[in-house]
Amino acid sequence: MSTELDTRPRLAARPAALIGVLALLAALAAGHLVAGFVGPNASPYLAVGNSAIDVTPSWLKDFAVSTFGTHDKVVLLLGMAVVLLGLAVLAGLLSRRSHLPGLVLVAVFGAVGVLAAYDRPDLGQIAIVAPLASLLVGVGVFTWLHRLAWSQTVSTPDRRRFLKTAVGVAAGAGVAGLAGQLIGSRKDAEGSRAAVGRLVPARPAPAIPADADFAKLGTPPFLTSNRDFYRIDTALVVPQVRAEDWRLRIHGMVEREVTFGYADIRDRPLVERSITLTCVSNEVGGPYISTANFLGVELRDLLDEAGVKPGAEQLFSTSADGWTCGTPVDAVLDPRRGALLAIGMNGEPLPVEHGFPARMVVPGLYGYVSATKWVTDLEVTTWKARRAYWLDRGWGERGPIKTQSRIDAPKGFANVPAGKLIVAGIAWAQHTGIEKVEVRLDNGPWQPATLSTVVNDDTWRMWQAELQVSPGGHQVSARATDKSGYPQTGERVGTVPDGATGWHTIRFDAK
Ligand SMILES: Nc1nc2c(c(=O)[nH]1)N[C@H]1C(S)=C(S)[C@@H](COP(=O)(O)O)O[C@H]1N2
Ligand SMILES: [Mo]
Repeated sequence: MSTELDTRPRLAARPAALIGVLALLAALAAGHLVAGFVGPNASPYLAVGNSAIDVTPSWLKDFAVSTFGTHDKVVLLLGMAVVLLGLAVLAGLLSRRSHLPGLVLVAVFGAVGVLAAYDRPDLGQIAIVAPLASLLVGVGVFTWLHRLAWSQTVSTPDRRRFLKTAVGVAAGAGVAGLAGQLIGSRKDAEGSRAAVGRLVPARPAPAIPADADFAKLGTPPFLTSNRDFYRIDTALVVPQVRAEDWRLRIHGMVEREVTFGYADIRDRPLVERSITLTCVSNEVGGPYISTANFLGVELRDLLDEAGVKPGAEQLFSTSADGWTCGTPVDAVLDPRRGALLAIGMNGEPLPVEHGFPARMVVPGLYGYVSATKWVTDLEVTTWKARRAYWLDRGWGERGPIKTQSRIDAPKGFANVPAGKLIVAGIAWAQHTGIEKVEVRLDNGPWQPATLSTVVNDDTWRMWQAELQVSPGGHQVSARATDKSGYPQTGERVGTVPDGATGWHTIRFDAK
């Protein structure tokens, strides 16, 4: 390093770091503002987050889901904020003599944002103007504040003027960011959903009998409210698709390509079915299972109108945000399975986070191979020709739901009175049906549980059993047998590649 450089005055550390942070805030806010016009996911912060989700190795994703559950995305966004702030401080500190090192870092940030937005399958070409705005504003603000701070270091030190400017930049960033948020949500799907009005089933689902659940004993209610329904997807910002803009295109190995709009679907006679959805990432005893009355049209009818050609194997579906899914064509065309293109859920239009305007629901298959939300494209094809999102990330091609059961009461490690104890839970083997459930206390004999009234074979079934427990520590396990005669295996396997198995076992203390 030359001596000339070394003798140049340096900025104090604190204003130098502040410059980095302010340039970051201004850049992100500018990007967010522009994204308000070209699509919320173009906001560089979100674009980078979404890309991070797509490139995250499966083991890390599985770890995130099992550690943070459905908060995994909040953790990701917070983690990114910490890393970005750290890098911004670093950019500032590296630039105490010359603004060049920091400028290079700022430019690299910007480039990453541009690449991330460019890479998003759900964003048009125009979307990169959002990270480009970030890049320009980041570079501009960094240079400008640096010059200001530096001129004051060499001439009359005027900390107040610098601080005033700093506050001004921060406030401007806040306003721009907020404006972006408001403008972006103006084009929201929520308004469009509210305008849909009441969807009336031509064939309503049979009423759920009162004794279809044992909620009083601790099982979930038979139907899960839309609010409580589990949610799993790769979207950081829920795709905003308005019913009036939505199209579903069916193409590929078909006699004729067809496209449907929202009115084309809602004006058909709608059928309502009670169906239990399950995620392949559900651990033994896990929460990713819920039941709803889904309302829609037979997916089979839509495919018949297109005319599926012989040799077709896979229905390859794509969502508005570019997520893809492969479903066996056989399953979708099987009239007894009753796969739906659903537009309603529990008497309302589909909630935005559950796929508004339309999603697929195929009883008996895990969500990752069957339940595409915000679905816009159906390509009839072969397994070889197309590979869906999760296939390249270690998950199996086919995902039939495995026969399983879960204990809901008592909770693990609960303290219960000795004597009579009611154990209750759920069991599921969608599209096969539950035949019986048994419970076992402390490796004793399996004892039959009482099942709730059956609703249909595509839903979960609740069970309860009465045990006598002596004072002390105990454990209880449950196992289900489905209507094919298959008893749930006790062999413990993890969720990857095609669903966890093993008996749910909990420990508790009796006093
Ligand atoms: N567009 C889209 N659809 C998707 C997913 C996704 O990531 N993106 N995840 C699937 C998975 S893994 C599951 S388990 C179900 C969950 O549906 P829910 O969020 O309505 O419960 O949606 C499926 N459909
Ligand atoms: Mo899933």
